[in-house]
Amino acid sequence: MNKISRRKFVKAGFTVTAGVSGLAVAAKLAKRYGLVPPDSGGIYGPGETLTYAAHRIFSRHSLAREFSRSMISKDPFANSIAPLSDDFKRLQSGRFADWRLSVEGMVAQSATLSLSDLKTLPMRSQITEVVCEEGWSYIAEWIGTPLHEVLKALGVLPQARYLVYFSIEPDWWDSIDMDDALHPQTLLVWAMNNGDLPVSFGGPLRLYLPRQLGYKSVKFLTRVRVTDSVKGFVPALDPNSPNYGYSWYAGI
Ligand SMILES: Nc1nc2c(c(=O)[nH]1)N[C@H]1C(S)=C(S)[C@@H](COP(=O)(O)O)O[C@H]1N2
Ligand SMILES: [Mo]
Repeated sequence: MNKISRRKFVKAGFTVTAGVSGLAVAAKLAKRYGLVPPDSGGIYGPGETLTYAAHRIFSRHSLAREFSRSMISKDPFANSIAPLSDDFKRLQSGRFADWRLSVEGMVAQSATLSLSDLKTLPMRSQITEVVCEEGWSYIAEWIGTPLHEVLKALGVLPQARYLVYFSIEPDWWDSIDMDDALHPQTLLVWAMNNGDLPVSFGGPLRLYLPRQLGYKSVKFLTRVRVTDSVKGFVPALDPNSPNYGYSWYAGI
């Protein structure tokens, strides 16, 4: 994507921004280099752009902190979820054997994968944190299939820019850029600590990204779509989304 050296960007004046006019300058530069997040309009727009562009330039490949086993939270906090649908309960009573993840859009080959299909790909385990914007956090061991393993196996088309992803819960969908979609710590999680991923934490399958706030880690994942546009899939701009008004890019 946007190959631009740190030095060049600094030279261009990005880091000497301060105050509102500085933000506007930064926004202009970010636009020139294609680093504008989809919720860049409105009064917080320049700030959103500054955060996103800065993260993408200076820490595009950075890893979220991983902790030692002794730091795993004894009492991880599962945020409350709405009552689950009959469809969900039916899948649950079949121990999720019929749970499917469909992978579609700008991939050379689309696919519909069961949990056991996912488990045939290389897996990853990481001890990382979930941070909620409401002020709590916990550390757990997350085990799953890195999303990039699936996307690379299917072949991402060169024009791909974003990933839109959906829960079985109708209002829970979100989108991320391809940097986060292909990041080594972005996992399709199917196990946590010592067992299968509990339903309260998004089981049987959750898209988990430790580099962003908890609300981006959608539970009960059923569908991912690789695309060149997130138009219509930006929670920050959609009054029907539970994440309406929250930053699209919630990097931590
Ligand atoms: N499908 C779905 N995904 C969801 C939510 C939800 O209600 N439904 N809540 C989100 C919010 S606001 C947060 S902070 C985290 C909470 O994750 P936890 O339950 O593991 O603490 O999940 C996110 N993913
Ligand atoms: Mo949250």
